[in-house]
Parts: sequence; structure tokens; C-alpha cells
Amino acid sequence: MKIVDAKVVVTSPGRNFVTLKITTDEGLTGLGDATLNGRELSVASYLQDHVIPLLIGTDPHRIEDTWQGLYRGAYWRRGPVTMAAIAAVDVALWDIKAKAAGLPLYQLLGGASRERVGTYGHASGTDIPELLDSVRARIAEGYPSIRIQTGVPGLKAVYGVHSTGHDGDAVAHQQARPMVEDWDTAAYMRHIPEVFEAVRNEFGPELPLLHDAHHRLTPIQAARVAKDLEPYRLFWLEDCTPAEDQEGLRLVRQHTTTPLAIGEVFNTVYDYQTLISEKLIDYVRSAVTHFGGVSPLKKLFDFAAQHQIKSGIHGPEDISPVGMAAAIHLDLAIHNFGIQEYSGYTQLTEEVFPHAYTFTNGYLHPGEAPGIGVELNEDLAAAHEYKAAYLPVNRLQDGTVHDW
Ligand code: KDG
Ligand code: MG
Repeated sequence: MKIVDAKVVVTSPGRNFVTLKITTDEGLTGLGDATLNGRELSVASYLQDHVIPLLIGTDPHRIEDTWQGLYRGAYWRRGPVTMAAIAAVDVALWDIKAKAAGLPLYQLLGGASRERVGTYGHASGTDIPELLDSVRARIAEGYPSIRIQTGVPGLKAVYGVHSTGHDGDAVAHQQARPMVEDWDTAAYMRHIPEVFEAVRNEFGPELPLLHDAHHRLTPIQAARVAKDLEPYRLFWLEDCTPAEDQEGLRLVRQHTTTPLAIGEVFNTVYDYQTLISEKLIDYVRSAVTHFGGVSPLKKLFDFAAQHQIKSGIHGPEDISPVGMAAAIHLDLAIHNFGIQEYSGYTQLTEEVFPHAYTFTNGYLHPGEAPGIGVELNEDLAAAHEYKAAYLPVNRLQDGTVHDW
């Protein structure tokens, strides 16, 4: 079999998605997600200008060799643009291989290790009463576990407050320049234990709760927050410190038994070397889409498993249904699955990317369609053109740019 065509489709059914479609001489096609929120066109160009010309004429079955050729052959390694582009190729080739075998992808990854994939959904509110309503709504939708985020008294706009899983913030970000959010670490640190106290009082001790600090704390601040939240028995505290400082997590770990998750902005296993080998975290958060695809993520999970660390694949609305499907196949297959983040998509996005995977009462299943089980409605995709959109920038009260 040979690759005879490959193209990049950029579409915006409410938010921007970048999809690679590879076609073979036997008529099989494969899809890969290359969406990098706020930097979509750079990945599209990387694929279009530098990767697709190298793919034409090659054997789609040689996934590992193609991956290594793109990673090592470029000489310039790692980084989100490069790794999102390689991820799209990797997933599209796995899609083709699984279709050629007539099997759903999870069967090529070792088969099912479980019947269904547990998820967490997002609840948020500008204040605690609004958050409690949002938690109630997620429970009613069947989510077994819930991430909680709130506004902080005195701050105008805080990360995650409008991310309730129904893409509430996507259109707001469709601007030529990033929105500005504000931040005050001391105010957040005073407020967050009250939030957990209120949620535990209302919903009891059993509901698994997660929280995302979105890289905004120093190691000693993160240690304080993680310690203060211990009575509320979190499922995990996510991204408590800036992700690039692996040693910072050592200090946090020394002070707390709150489980820690990190890695949504990581691109390779090298970002995790210290974290995993020293058991400084409990969950790895990388997405198929930003980590170079199914091939390296499977290797990461196997490395993590040796240290009793589990998966928690990043699954926000800015991973397309193609990237989500690839994640669900991995979730079903690996032994050290932890949890899958899942927010769902707008109706229009579901129509652009019809898929075999299902979400039923808070649990996902990849379905039994050969390949990853996602199609691309190219006519509908073409009718919704790319719109510039940026993630926000975060500033302290005096105007200083802070981690977002
Ligand atoms: O594009 C950025 C989002 O994917 C990210 O902010 C979402 O932190 C996030 C999460 O945990 O889903
Ligand atoms: Mg996060």
C-alpha cells in the first residue's frame, strides 16, 4: 500500500479544528487531529509545507518508521507545533492500519482492558451557588467525577469559570487579540478551601472531585493549597505549578498526600523523566494530539505504569473528535487507565465529525467501527471557515503578565 494523497482541513464549527486526511492507493483513508488552540495555522503550514511532501509514495503501514523519520529527520525536535503535526500523521496511519485489518484501533493496542471508560466533566460558577448548580447539572448528565472551578472574590475573569463543557467560552475568544483575565494568588488561596467545603457539604464525601490550578502557583504555594485541600480528598489537583519546572513538583510532593496530575502542555516523554522516575505525580495528562500521537503516548503510559502512575488524557473541547476518539481507544486498551476528561461538543461539531464512539451516562466507548471510527464531513467543514481566536492572557492586579 502507498500514500497517494494527504490534505489539511481547517474548519471552525464554533471553534477551530485542524484535521489531516491521508489517502492510500487502495482507497483507504485515515484522519488525524492537529489542533493547537490559538496557533492552528502554524501546524497546518508545518503539515502542508513540510510533512505532506515527504509522505507521498510511502508505505502507510510503517508507522514507527514514519514517526521516527519525522521526529529525528527534522533535526529540530519537540515543541507543540512539531508534535501536533507528527501526532496527526501517527493517528491517521493507525486509522488506516486498523481499517486495513478490519478492526477498531483498540484491538491493535492489545484489546479491551475494561468494558467502558470513566470520565470527568467540568462544573464551574462565578460564585459558589452558581458552582453548586453546575455540579448538579453534571451529576444529572451522568458524570461520575467532576472538576470544579470558580471565580475568586475581587477578580473579574478567572480560568475555567465558563468552561462548563458546552463550549461557552469558544466564541468569546474569537477576537484578533487575546482577552485579558486577572489573577491574585493570595485571594485564590484563601477562597479555594471554602469552595471545596461547600461542595463536600452539599454533595457528600463520595463524589470524586478534581481541580485545575492551571500552572499559577509557585511550588511552595502549591504545597500550601494541596495541604489545605487534603480534608476534601481530591481525585487530583492538576497543573499546580508551571509545567516546565519538573523539580518544583518534588517540593510539592514532600508536603502533601493530595494526588497530583500534570502534562497537558507536555510534548514528549522527556518532559516527564524526573516526574515519573521519582514518582512525583499520580496522573499523566498528555493528549494524543499534542504528544506525537498514539505511538508515543502508549510508550509513556507503559513507562508510567512501572511507577504506578495512571493516565488522565487531556480532553478539552479544543481536542477535536478525531483526537478524542484516538484517546478513547487508548483508554480502553491500556491497563493503567485512570480517567478521561470529556466535555462533549456542539451539535455542529458532531455533524462535521460523525463518530462511532459513544458517551452514555458518563462513560465512553470507542465503538466497533474499523479504524478510529471518525469521519470528516468535508462539505460541512468547508462551510465553516477558520476564525482567528486566542487563549486569554493572565495579568496580576498591577498588570504583570502571569502564568495562564
Ligand atoms: O487550549 C487550552 C485548554 O485546552 C486548556 O486550558 C484546558 O486546562 C485545560 C483542561 O484541563 O482541560
Ligand atoms: Mg488543565
